[in-house]
Amino acid sequence: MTEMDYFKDPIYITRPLLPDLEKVTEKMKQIWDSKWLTNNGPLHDLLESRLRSYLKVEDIVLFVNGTLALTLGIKAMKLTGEVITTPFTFPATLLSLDWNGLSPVFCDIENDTFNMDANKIECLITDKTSAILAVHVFGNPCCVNTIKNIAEKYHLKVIYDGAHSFGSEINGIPAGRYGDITMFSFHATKLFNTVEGGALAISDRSLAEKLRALKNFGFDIREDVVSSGTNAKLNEIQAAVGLEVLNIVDIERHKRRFLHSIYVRELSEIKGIRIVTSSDDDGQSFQYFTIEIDKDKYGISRDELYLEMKNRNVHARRYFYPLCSSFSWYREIESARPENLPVANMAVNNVLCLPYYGDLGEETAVRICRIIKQIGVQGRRHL
Ligand code: T4K
Repeated sequence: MTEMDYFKDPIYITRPLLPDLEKVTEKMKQIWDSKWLTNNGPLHDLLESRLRSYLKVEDIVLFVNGTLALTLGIKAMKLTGEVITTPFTFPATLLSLDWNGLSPVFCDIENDTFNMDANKIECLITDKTSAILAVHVFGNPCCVNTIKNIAEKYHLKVIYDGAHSFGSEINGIPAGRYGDITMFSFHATKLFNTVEGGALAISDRSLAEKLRALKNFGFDIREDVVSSGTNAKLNEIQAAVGLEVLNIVDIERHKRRFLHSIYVRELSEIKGIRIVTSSDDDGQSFQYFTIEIDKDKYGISRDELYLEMKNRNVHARRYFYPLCSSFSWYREIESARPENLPVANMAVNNVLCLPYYGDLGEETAVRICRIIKQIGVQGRRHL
């Protein structure tokens, strides 16, 4: 291995987007002076209104993290029975159903975007189905119009897990305007972060009011407890970080868009590598840069590539491996059987997310691609 093939310092899948510490410190001083730390303080409210405009949504409610946002969003909708969803996601998507006593019904995925295959939803609908919970995986948009038509036909609610879709648009319409609710995650590893945090974009104002109560122990504006709420409030320190991150998020998107073009340029020629994340500027959140490896053409498997990269100190990630349907908590469900999810069970072994964040820089991205190319060439020699 030469010096060019190995990184001295680890290269991670991402690094948090961090604003200028002095600017954050100024905001901290403001918080210290006011002694107002949480419970829907002024910075929380300001972030809420700035995000409403940024994401161009009717209403938005902030939460302490994306998982609780989704869990409470589903609770507010009073769903029952079964919810059709995807196995190719982070467990948080599924856990939000468990916490509401709902049964997931797994639907297979598309082999290009890895989103739920909208053409396979209808045959899973029973008289117990109350909703569809779809994920815009890696920021690639779901077939929102097909999902809408099915939901209208069978009177189902539609929930989007848009954890990866901050700031993206679908057919020129902001992602948060589709479905009954859309969740965004503001975790440290996301394009936009509040350290930990999340939000729901909602078009129905009365649902938004229910959610404001649910995240605050069930209190309504008259301080009556009107629902079995919990504590899921985003605090002032999170909001302060979020306000500063929001000021620089467009610059970060711009840097990632550039890195996207570098990756596409360098990887397109490599046999057996398919680029998964679309390059549609408006539709793309630039959250992840994902590739699919065809072992027969590339020379070695995704797992071998992952380990070879790790040996060179490049820490790509195998999101979302293993499939949620194969976790012990879910695998006994009928719809979780591998024969019901052939595409998902194949894709999960071939997908790799590459390091992707603004400060990665062109030179590092090019070196990563050359390493991927070299590993493939060596793999093919041993075939
Ligand atoms: N739905 C979907 C589809 C999701 O992907 C997620 C979360 C959710 C729902 C739930 O939203 P939240 O409740 O989280 O808001 C990460 C994140 O923790 C998780 O938010 C995310 N999806 C998931 C896909 O990825 P890990 O276990 O991969 O994170 P971790 O700690 O290994 O971090 C990845 C890399 O990032 C590290 O190797 C280095 C870097 N890093 C990480 C942290 C936390 C830093 O440089 N600094 C940091 O502070 O789960």
